[in-house]
Amino acid sequence: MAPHNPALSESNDIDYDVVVVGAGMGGIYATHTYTEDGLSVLGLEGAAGVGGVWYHNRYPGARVDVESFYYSYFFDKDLYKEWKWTERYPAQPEILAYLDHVAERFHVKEKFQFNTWMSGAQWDPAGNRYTVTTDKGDTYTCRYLVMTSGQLSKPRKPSFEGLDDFQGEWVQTSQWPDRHIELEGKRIAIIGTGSSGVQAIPILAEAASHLTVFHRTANYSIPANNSPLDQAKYDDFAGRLDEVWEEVVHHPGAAPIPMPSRAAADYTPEEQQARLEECWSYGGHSMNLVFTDQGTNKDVNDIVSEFVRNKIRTIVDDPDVAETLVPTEYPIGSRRLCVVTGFYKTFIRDNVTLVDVKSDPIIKITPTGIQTQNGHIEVDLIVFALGFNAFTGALDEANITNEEGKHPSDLWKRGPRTYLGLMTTGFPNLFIITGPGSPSVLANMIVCNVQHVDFVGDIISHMHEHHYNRVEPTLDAQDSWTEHVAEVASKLLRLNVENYMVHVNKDDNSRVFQPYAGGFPAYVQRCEEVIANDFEGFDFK
Ligand code: N01
Repeated sequence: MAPHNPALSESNDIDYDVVVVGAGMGGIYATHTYTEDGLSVLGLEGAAGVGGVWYHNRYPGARVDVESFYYSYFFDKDLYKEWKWTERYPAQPEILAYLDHVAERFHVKEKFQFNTWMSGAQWDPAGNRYTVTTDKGDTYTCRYLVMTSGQLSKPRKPSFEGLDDFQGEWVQTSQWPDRHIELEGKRIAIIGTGSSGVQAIPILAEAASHLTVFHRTANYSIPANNSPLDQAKYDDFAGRLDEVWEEVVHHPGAAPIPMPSRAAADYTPEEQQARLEECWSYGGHSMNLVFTDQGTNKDVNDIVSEFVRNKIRTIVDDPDVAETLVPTEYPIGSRRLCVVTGFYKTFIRDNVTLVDVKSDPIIKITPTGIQTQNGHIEVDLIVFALGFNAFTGALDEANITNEEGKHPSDLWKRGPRTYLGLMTTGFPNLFIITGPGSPSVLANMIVCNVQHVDFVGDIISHMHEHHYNRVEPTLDAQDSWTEHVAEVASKLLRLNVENYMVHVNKDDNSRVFQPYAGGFPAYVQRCEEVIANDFEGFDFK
């Protein structure tokens, strides 16, 4: 348990330089990078293998909505060249295989303890280190605690009355078991129609004798238009990876899809329709990028929203079902777009029923099914697709305490406060990868993870160079970044819509947008300026 490189570590009274928590995309890269940097690294992972969200979200239909050309690590040219994606938007098993391959290839797995949850970490100011405990009863000390535990990894648990007495089987999309779940011929219910639910629904419908979909808020679901991978394009990318990486980091979402160049008013109505059709055909998040002003101008947003509503009306033949599925409660793009394959068509099937829980609420789960206000539905299997305690859920569960025994969330009662989404004042040497205040879920997560891990690596190198023991952001830097994050989000229509990206203070209804909405390039530029200005905003001791 001695440090891998005592010369770098300088301190012999710690077990590891770095403890990395979570073996998802961020944890794999962090473990590889910091090991390469000569640091000793211990990884802790609650699951039996690597993959993070792609380990747990193995529900039928799960697939990424970022094109595989960009949903890849770029740090190793041979890795990029050799890996063969099969689809434009790969499915969960393929992504998990990819992450497993990367972890294997770069000897990351041997650094991790699997089936091991971190149960707490306490900052020790005298030793400038964290004491990390696990559910196995082990204790480790480390200089740096790197949380790659994700922003969408702590599932919202079902809390329906009667669930304990249900005699059938129930599962969560976000914790789909690593075993065969029999779907064929079953009477299945699914509750939740966010990004996860809408992906699972078409597959469940194909297998079930009957599928009942319980939905609460209609979402905008845009066809992915998935296709086999364009191998020639991939090979071209692999041959000029540095150039492609530049394109990636200069795109607001860190995944180059065509950007709008003009406001809606710059087009005639006919040209607007042509542009809408063009984005619909491209598919996925392109529907957020039809006009430059659709995220800030409600009238323009209405044009895009109405276009999608009409598409739904043409696909779903039953007008009552169609109107239930038509999103009316919020402007398009003010919640994350759902990206789907065959979702609306599923409601043409005669083995599928839609229940709107706003007009027919779920009263309880019974031993044999679901009791709603209007009736009882007998089911064999219930699938919960209820989403996550986003941004703070995994961090809270990790039970990290500072010198005063406080958790980060104790100081974030009115919304997260961070510097660059990476660190929070009062918690020295704690790095939150893709945390609130960084682009995080608004950009391509694999790229965000890599950028953050590299930035943290730069901070650690700077510390070793100057023999510093601890770092945390100054309160001023944290306050001004938090204000900047709020300022950038202030004009967004999505700030005023109920969704997991917004923290709402119940007493005065004030709203805090959690990710940084200024775009990935602006964020990267700020990080580069911080480094160029001798790590301004960080207080080193
Ligand atoms: O979670 P969600 P998700 N009774 O929070 C409903 C990423 N992701 O797991 O909208 C009834 O979006 C809730 O209803 P409402 C992506 O970032 C990516 O689907 O709150 N219903 C909603 O319908 C995404 O944004 C990919 O009214 C209840 C659903 O549950 C994020 O993960 C794939 C309820 C939760 O939707 C989260 O997506 C999957 C209740 N008591 C996920 N409680 C891709 O890359 C909640 N709901 C494609």
